Amino acid sequence: GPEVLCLGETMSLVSPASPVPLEEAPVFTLSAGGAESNVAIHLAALGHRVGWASRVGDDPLGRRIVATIAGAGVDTDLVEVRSDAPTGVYFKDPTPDGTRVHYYRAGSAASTMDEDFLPDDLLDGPELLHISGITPALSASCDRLIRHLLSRDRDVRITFDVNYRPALWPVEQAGPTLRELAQLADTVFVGLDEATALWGVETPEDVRKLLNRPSVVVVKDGANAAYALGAETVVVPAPKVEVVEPVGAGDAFAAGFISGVLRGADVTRCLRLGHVLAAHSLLSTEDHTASPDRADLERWLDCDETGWN
Ligand code: KDG
Repeated sequence: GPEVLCLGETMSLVSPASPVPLEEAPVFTLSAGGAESNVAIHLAALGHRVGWASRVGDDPLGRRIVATIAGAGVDTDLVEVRSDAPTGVYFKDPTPDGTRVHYYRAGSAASTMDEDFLPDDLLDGPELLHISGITPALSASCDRLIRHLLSRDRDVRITFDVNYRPALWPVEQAGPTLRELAQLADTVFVGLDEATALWGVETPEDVRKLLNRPSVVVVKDGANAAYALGAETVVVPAPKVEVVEPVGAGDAFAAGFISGVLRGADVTRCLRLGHVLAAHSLLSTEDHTASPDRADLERWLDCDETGWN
């Protein structure tokens, strides 16, 4: 079986072929977009045995998503094809003020997942389970699923990416819910701007005070640095890159960090791996196609932090 399992919704992603607003773009590409499956695809590219668990509709878009993700080397045995609900869709809108997303996902097949979605023995097979704060926003049953995963007695280590999506729920609801869920995870990923929006905190140390239970809280301060706050605090500055498109960079970061954890790397190297994967993703308009090859990885990882800027 897989060493990592990533669980969450993946939608069909329609994006303008060139960065032109949705209202005017003449040509589009259709791909698969989902935070947790993006992480899975990166992990597969890095040589890990990884599975993705979710539900898709029994429709061409659902079959296309499963084929795409399986084609990237991810195990899709735990994906259920459902005839009672459709596959979700979302659009990327590259506006002059940044990329917006438009969701068509209410009532999707993935939103029907509930606490019985996967039996406990399947959940404890892998070493690590990766989930995110998108799932509890999808439906009441998805919220129960995430609570079940995080609160049961378990052997598996859980990484939780806060992934606050303002289009899915109001901050009054997301703030307390995401804090409560993050507190139950072993490793948490959160952007500093995201933490400010959700909880009004301004520094990585203040995030750690709010999330004091996980063994590690990884706070990403955008183009500046990433912090791993555990028994001690480790900071690694971010490499400078020309950002083409930011969507998917957080998933890439999580995958790099998780890859380091699975290989037993120290925290500094885990953060560097996160930065390298995120930097590659920032250079691409695809959510997940830009995994660096091994030579790139080695080149980036071998320079010392001052050499990154
Ligand atoms: O992290 C990128 C995701 O935002 C994107 O792939 C879509 O999963 C998605 C979501 O719910 O926003």
